[in-house]
Amino acid sequence: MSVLIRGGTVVNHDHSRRADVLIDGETITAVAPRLDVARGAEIIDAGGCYVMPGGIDPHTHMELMFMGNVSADDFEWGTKAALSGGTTMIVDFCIPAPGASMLAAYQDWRRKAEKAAGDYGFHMAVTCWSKQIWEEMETVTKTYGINTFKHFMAYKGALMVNDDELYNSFSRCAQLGAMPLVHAENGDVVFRLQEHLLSRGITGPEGHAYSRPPEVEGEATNRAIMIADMAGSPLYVVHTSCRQSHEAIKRAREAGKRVFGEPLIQHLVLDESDYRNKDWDYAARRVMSPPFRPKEHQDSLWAGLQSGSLQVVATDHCAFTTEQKRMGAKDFTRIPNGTGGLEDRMPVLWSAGVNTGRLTKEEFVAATSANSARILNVYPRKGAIAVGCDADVVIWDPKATKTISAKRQVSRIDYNVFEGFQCTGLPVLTLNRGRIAWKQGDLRAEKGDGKYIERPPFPAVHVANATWKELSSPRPVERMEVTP
Ligand code: URQ
Ligand code: ZN
Ligand code: ZN
Repeated sequence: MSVLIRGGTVVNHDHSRRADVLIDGETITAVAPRLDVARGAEIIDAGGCYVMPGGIDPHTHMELMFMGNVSADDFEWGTKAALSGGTTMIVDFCIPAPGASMLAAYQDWRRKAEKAAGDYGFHMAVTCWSKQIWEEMETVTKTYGINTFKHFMAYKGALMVNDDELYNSFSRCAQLGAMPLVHAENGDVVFRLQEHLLSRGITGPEGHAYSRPPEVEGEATNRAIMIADMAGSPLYVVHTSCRQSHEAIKRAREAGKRVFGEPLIQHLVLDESDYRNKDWDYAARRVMSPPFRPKEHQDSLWAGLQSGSLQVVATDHCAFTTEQKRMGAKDFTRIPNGTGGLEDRMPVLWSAGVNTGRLTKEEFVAATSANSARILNVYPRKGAIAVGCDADVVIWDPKATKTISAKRQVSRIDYNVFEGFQCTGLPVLTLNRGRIAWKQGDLRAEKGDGKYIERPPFPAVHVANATWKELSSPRPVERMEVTP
């Protein structure tokens, strides 16, 4: 079936122009002014609208078992929420329990994702180090189309890995042409601060923010950057939420290191005053790691998007219901960490970024789509409006308005952290590989319509043939005689 999108302005990350877009099946076949109508083509009038690449959210957690709860949005409703907000692809984290096989975890996640209504890919988490993991990373990269490995430097006793494991895994990534990702918070210090606060009777959601100050993120980001540099691998820092972390990334990039940063839409517009709300539920609903920050940190993140030292805007969509949040009613360390944002990311970024003059519409496309596609090695199949690209298109009406409300959301949870946010500029139609998935409030995407998107490995940055033996056999640590 062919579709002709007529009369709009095509916006890519590097240029915009008045042009029609012809789609044949799943692919864009022509982009030019005044295209002829193909016989039987469905005509979509995009007059007064921008025609942009479908959004890519590089950081989500669908149906994730975490802190004793399963996040409420699964691959069906998470991707439906995404499509209603202009996002046509998500990249979720496949997280094997420490000691478990990555290959088995991958099969679990493929099974969970079969019901996706929109396209998706995976990152793989490294939650321990062993010869098995060293070997499986090659299969995951070369056979499963996953070219990114996530490392948690926090969540002590659960997902956290130490510096030795980081160095070994980063080195393996460099060898395989894969890129390491880090959740950069110093989990040891967080653990101590949690203990300290609880011992002083601070059990409420505000304790969560106090136990994770920006310094724990700045320190871990800097450490991960140095370890990646020594291992010879690039690095991607997820949910970059504060000035300290951004500045570490900026320093590294100025020194020519391949380091990327990913602020979340939540940290760009929401702040830590929410944790002091007298309504426990209101505050607990906003508990995520890293926590919302003091307002002044937002300026650093926006400056990073404007200057290019930060590249993509994600959501870390990991939505728990109020009921699930109440698990931590007596102890903030038991509040399941995570917030939602999949359907709000693009409308909120347009209103807070483009309408305020902070971002151009091309920079909006870069941050919500093109840069993720380029960094994750699926560009220009994804992330562009050009001949040969997958026909993932969002038609954006800059005049359309709405007030965000949980009552009208597609997400399955019972609240929305952007409740009451005024949006001007909204997706009016979303196509995923040529199929209309969302039109003027009407969700047409169906369970299972989504496709798994493989991401090929990068050219290995260095083929240091570090064998398992070298990367595993701990050289006896000689006790150096420290002469007093
Ligand atoms: O840390 C993450 O990215 C996951 C576990 C989601 N939760 C969160 O609070 N960010
Ligand atoms: Zn994280
Ligand atoms: Zn996450």
